Parts: sequence; structure tokens; C-alpha cells
Amino acid sequence: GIDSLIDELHAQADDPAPSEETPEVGIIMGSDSDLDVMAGAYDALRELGFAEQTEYDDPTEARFTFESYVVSAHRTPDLMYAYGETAADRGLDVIVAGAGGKSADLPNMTASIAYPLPVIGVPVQEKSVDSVIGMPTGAPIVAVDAGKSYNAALSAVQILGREHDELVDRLEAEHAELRAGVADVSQSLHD
Ligand code: RP5
Repeated sequence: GIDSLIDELHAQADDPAPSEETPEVGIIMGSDSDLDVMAGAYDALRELGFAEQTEYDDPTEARFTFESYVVSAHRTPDLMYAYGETAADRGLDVIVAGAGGKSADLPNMTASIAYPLPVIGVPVQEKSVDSVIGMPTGAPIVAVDAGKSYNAALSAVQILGREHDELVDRLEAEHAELRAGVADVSQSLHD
């Protein structure tokens, strides 16, 4: 249940695993109804060679991993607090947080609780944008446009790239493919 998950998060923060066994990226979302939109974040991470941590019995097999949880700011504020409060100590480097509706508070609250760990907010719908990005001075959040969870994950990997040259190489390779794709489309206009 929620209480045992909260206990588990605190236990991991108090006695963290070696960094090669902990996920770099945490994906959280307010409801499983956000999954369709948040799937873009999983896609981006997988394309860049990340694996979901739960897929591994031996977590050191995957060089880079992510974890994901449903955490509701309104239904489980205690879990949101525990997740944000323990994130850095548990070994996360960056959080991608999505929420929908007009009270899309999970990204902005998590950003404040986990500060100074970076949180990239994903408004699941257009009507969620103001709630995600409307933060007071001194309480920052980085956010993408509505639905752009793919870009949120790319930004998370850009942040990780400052510490891992390998990820910069992967981002550059992905970008080179995009460039080539534009050239192909452009050429096809003249075929
Ligand atoms: C938000 O409320 C969630 O992020 C979700 O987008 C929305 C509705 O949730 P459900 O009622 O579909 O679970 O906090």
C-alpha cells in the first residue's frame, strides 16, 4: 500500500544503494489516466538506451535506468512529499513529473519539495499548463508544453549529459537522425 511505499522510499534514502544500481530519472504522474501522454517520456528514454529499473534483477546490467510511479498530489499528498523529499538521497538526478486537469499540482509541488533537484513538468493537457508553470519567484520549475513528455525526457537526459559524455553522444546521434530526416523530406518535395 501507500504507507509501505512511503516507508520504502525513506529506507532507500537512509541507506542508498550504490549509484550504479539506482535510477537516474524518476517519472511520476498524477494518475494512470496520464499514461497515454506520459508514454512519450518512456519512449525517449528507451530510444536513448535507458531501461526501466524493474526490468533488471541485476540493476548494474543497465548503464542508465529510470523508475516510474503514480503519485497524486491530491489523493496521496503524503506520498508526493516522501517522493520529493527522498529523491536526491535515493540517487535520482532529475524528475519528470506530469499531471493533468486544472489542478495539475504534482510537478510544481514536487519541484518545491525536491529543490534543488531539477524537476521537468509536463502539463498533460492544455488546461494544465498554467498550474504546472505558475511558480513564485525563487521556486523554479522547468516545463514543456502540453503533452510534450518526449521533450521533457530529452531535457532530463541533457541535464544528465553534463555528467555523462556517453549520453551527450547519444543525444547528438539522435539529433543527426532528425537532421537527416528533414533533408530526406525536403528532397522528396523535389522528386
Ligand atoms: C490529475 O487529475 C491527474 O494528473 C490526472 O491528469 C487528472 C485526472 O485523474 P483521474 O481522475 O483520471 O485519475 O491530478
